[in-house]
Order: sequence, then C-alpha cells, then structure tokens
Amino acid sequence: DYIKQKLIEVALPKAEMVHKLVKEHGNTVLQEITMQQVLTGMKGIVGLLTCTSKLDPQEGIRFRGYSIPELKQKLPKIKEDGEPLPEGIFYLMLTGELPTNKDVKHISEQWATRAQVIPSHVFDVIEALPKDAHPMIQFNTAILAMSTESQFRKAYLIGMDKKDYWDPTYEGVMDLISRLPIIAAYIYRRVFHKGDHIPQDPSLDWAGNLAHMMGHSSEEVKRLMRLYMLIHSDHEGGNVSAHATHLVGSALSNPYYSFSAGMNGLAGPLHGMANQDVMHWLNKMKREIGSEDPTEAQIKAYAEETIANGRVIPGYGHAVLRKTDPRFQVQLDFANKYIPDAPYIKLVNKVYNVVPDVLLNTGKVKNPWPNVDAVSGSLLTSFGIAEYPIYTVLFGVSRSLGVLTSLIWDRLYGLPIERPKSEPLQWFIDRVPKQ
Ligand code: AMX
Repeated sequence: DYIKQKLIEVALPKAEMVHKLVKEHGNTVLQEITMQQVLTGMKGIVGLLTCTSKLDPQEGIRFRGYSIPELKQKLPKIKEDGEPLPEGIFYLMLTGELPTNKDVKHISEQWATRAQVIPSHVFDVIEALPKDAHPMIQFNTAILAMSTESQFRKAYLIGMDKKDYWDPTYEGVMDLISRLPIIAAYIYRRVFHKGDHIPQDPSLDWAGNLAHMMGHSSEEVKRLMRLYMLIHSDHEGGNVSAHATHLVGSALSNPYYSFSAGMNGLAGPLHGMANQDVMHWLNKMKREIGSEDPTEAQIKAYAEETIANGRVIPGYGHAVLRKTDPRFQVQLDFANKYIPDAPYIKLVNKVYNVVPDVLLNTGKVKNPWPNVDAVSGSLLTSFGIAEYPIYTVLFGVSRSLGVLTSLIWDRLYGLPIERPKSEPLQWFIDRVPKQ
C-alpha cells in the first residue's frame, strides 16, 4: 500500500515540528479563557490539534484548506457532472494533498478488498439484538464486536516502538472504514427490509456500494450517497464525535473502541441524531396543522410553539457556525437541481424562510441558521430512503473518514494521553473578583 510510504514522508517533518513546539515553545501563552467559556461547553477554547479540517464561523468547513464548492471541482469523480468520491476526501484529509484518479482508485480497491473479511460473530451479535433496537445501537455494537480484529492490540502486546503506533492504527482504520458500509447496509436491510440482504459489489466505489447494498442502486441515489458521505466526513476536532474518538484514542484504545466512543456521541439528539429528529419535527408539524403543505404562517406558529414548550428546533443552530451551513446549502442546491418539486424540499425551503426569525426573536440563540441536518433527511426521503432511524448511521459511516484519519495523525504526531484539569464549583466561585 503505497499510501503508507507517502504518509511517512509527509508526517515525519510535521511530527518533528510538534515535538519542537512542545520542547522549545512550550511556555508560549495561546489565549485567555473566561468563566463563561468553561461553564458553557468550552466554546472557543483551543485545546486540540486537528489538521484534517477547520471550521470558520462565517464560512463553514474547509477540508485541508478546501471549501465544499472547491472540492466539488477538484476531487476525482466517476462522471464529470457527478459528485466527488469520498475516497478522495479521505486521501486529502490523510495526506494533506489532493488525490489523483489513481490514488482514489487505489483506495477504492483497498477498501473493497479489506471489506471481504468480516468475522461471522459480528453479524451474530447484531442478530442477537431486537430488530427494533435503534440502528445506532446495532451499528455501535457491531463496531465493538469488530474490535476482535484489532491489529493495534496485537502489535502492542508483541511490544512495538511508540514511533510505530501509527502503523497498526492505519491498518485498523482502513479495515474499519472498508467494513462500515456493509454493517450499515446489513442493519438497514435487517430492520427495514425483512433481512433480505444484498451482497456487496466490489467493483463499485465505497459510497456507491453502500447505496447498492441498501437496495437503492439507481445512479441518482449513488450520486446522492457520494455527496452525503463527502459533506458529513469531518467538522474539525472539537465536535462531540471527533473529540470523543480522539479522547478515547489518546488512551491508546484501538480504532474500533475509539470510533465507537465517537459514535455514541453522534447518537445524541444535539449532534448526529438531529437528522432523524428533523423528520419527526416536520411530520408532527404536518399532522398537528392537518396539512401536507402548511403555509409559512402556520410553520412560524408551530416553531414558536416548539420554543415555548422548552424544546429545540432540530436542524437549526450550531455551537460554532454563525451563518447558514454550507453543508445545508450544497444539499439544498442538489435538491433544487434534481428534485425541486419534491414536497419535502418545498417544505424545507418554507421552514428556512421562517425559522431563523423565530430563533432570533428568542434573543438567546447564537446561530439562527440551518445546519447540515435541516435538509439531509428530506433529501434522502425524497430519493426513496425514507426510513429515518438509519440517517444517523449514514452520518456515522461518513464521519469515520475524518475522525479516523485524525486518529492516525494523533499517533503520527505522538500525542500523549489527554487529561484536562477539572475543578469543583467552589474553585470557580473563588475566582470571582472581590468587590
Ligand atoms: N432551537 C431552540 N433553541 C435553541 C436552538 C434551536 N435550534 N439552538 C440553540 N438554542 C438555545 C439553546 O438551547 C440555549 O438555550 P438555553 O440558554 O435556554 O440553554 C440557547 O439557545 C443558546 O444556545 P447556543 O449557544 O446558541 O447553542 P449551543 O452551542 O449551546 O448548542 C446546538 C448548539 C447545535 C446543540 C443547538 O443549536 C441545538 O440544540 N440545535 C438543535 C439540534 C441540532 O440541530 N443539532 C445538530 C447540530 C449539528 C450536528 O452536530 N449534526
């Protein structure tokens, strides 16, 4: 696998730089932090080194410096008018360089080969769960069950030099990513299609194969799946799924344990489960209003009622972003291009017209604009993937690309165990300046 050689060349000087920064500039003050920051989710506190992507509050996400519109131009595609292949963004996040067609083909083939071997106990473990267990429970259980295959643990027990930790991490990451679409599709077919499974097609790309195994093998859905897998892949290092993966990985837990931690976080309604919750919110709204096509005035009243009842409007707001999420925009553009008349897309557009003002009027929401989840479910539903509980699993398959390339880099940089300081309440009270 020539990518490993490439990675060593790229990473070695960077790892030396990290070492040098710690050794020679360790006392440099980076920023001041406030009481409010610590007590409201550590927002804005720089506490992590992550190079795969960076989130600008106004502009949105950039992957190794490239925005989503730029990546749509620059990453390899199967067809010129199609969507970039997620293999390409994986290569970019991993190496920091844009891939060639050959690189992307190489990764596709690597993953197709590695996906051939999933031990049967993983499927037995899934089958032992009730069918109505949420797909995220089944997904995460399967991820943990796959950790019997961890190469990291085996190499660690044999007694590996610290400098080499990244190597079995890379191997584990490549295995794990290659297998996630099979696990996701298996759960989907088990829960929603009577266990009528569809074998993988190793000739397909990673995202195309996922659509195929789910039973949605039209070119349109494959194209949508490539886009979905591209845009959900990473959102810098501090979001719950990325941070949890990094944190658990810092204990040298293997990639399966680490990723599983991230996926437990993704399953929360304020993070990756929001895409499913948006659909529940839209459908409940339609039911309560008694119309398939509510007016903007009706939507506004319903949104105000949601707030008045002390609930959040899923799909809106963000801990970092302060503008419309470009991941929302690119999906809406896709929908407006291919399916402008789909009822759910019309509804999403109407909600977008009224909800930001409703949120602004609360006077407390820092970002009233839609995030990635405000449209993703409506888009999937409009293309026939209408089983909402699978949406967070699809998000998770995509998120593996970013959080696991970061995990490889954590080991390349030689980052130590993470251990921030905590203090009891009195410590904070004692910090208040005396009058
Ligand atoms: N609806 C109603 N109230 C909201 C809101 C929303 N969409 N977004 C923020 N608020 C509220 C908060 O609950 C908080 O209320 P409180 O002071 O009474 O506790 C107040 O506004 C200030 O919050 P904030 O600083 O603007 O947001 P945050 O950083 O604490 O939280 C987020 C960010 C995403 C959790 C929040 O906006 C939210 O709950 N959104 C809805 C759920 C959602 O869409 N999550 C997906 C995010 C993207 C992702 O990870 N996939």
